[in-house]
Amino acid sequence: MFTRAIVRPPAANFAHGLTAAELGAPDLQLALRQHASYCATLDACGLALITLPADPDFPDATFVEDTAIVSDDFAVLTRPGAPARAGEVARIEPALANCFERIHAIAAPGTLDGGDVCQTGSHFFIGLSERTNAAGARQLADLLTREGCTSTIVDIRAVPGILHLKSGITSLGDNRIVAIDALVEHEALAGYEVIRIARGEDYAANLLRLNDRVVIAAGFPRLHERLHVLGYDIVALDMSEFRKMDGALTCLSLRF
Ligand code: CIR
Repeated sequence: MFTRAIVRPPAANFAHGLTAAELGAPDLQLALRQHASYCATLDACGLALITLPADPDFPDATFVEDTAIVSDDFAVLTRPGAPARAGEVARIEPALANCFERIHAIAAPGTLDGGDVCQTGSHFFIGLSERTNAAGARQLADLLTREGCTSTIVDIRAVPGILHLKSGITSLGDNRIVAIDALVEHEALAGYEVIRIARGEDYAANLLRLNDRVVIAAGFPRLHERLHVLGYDIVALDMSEFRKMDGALTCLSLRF
């Protein structure tokens, strides 16, 4: 069960963040409304929110997920692979210090973005990406072993169109993983029931299982129908303005 989440609304200069999406500039007012709906959904799923102030020093800071890995009883401060985002970690640390007794940290030369880490039970998939390097992935794997967890490193550097591992796979719980075509057959997913994302719906692979509900991005009818048939209680959220900045559902919170 998730009981808490850390969120941070976008700042006025949100449009100055990093993006390769080529979908145009985000509308700040709409992004704020979408963020408010996101927060209301987390609340409705039973998560108490810890809301940090918007941080104009870091236009990507609303994507709090990249700054830490959080689990039941420990947290790991990351070392984001994009230099422009490195300073976000110090801004999340006080909130984590209030919530976790054990806080680890990724150290140089390692880099790691939280978006590259997909947890399912006590197992973690760690993406090797443009943002997460081999040293960062290895450090996290070693930390997780010490915490009694297992992990698999998944190299996504040759997978086109995804920034992070969780742009391509996320966990539905129940031993189920959703995955884009390029990752559906990956050996790391052997032993899981893999739900294949339909052609043209890749963005929807980033979903959130929050207690007894599944939150998906609005506008992806084939995934919506598939999850409906599987019996999930689905909430669909408009993510258009975050998508313009390469962000998706998981990026906007740290859940524990
Ligand atoms: C970035 O490029 O870092 C941000 N504009 C988007 C980060 C998205 N985060 C995520 O998928 N976990």
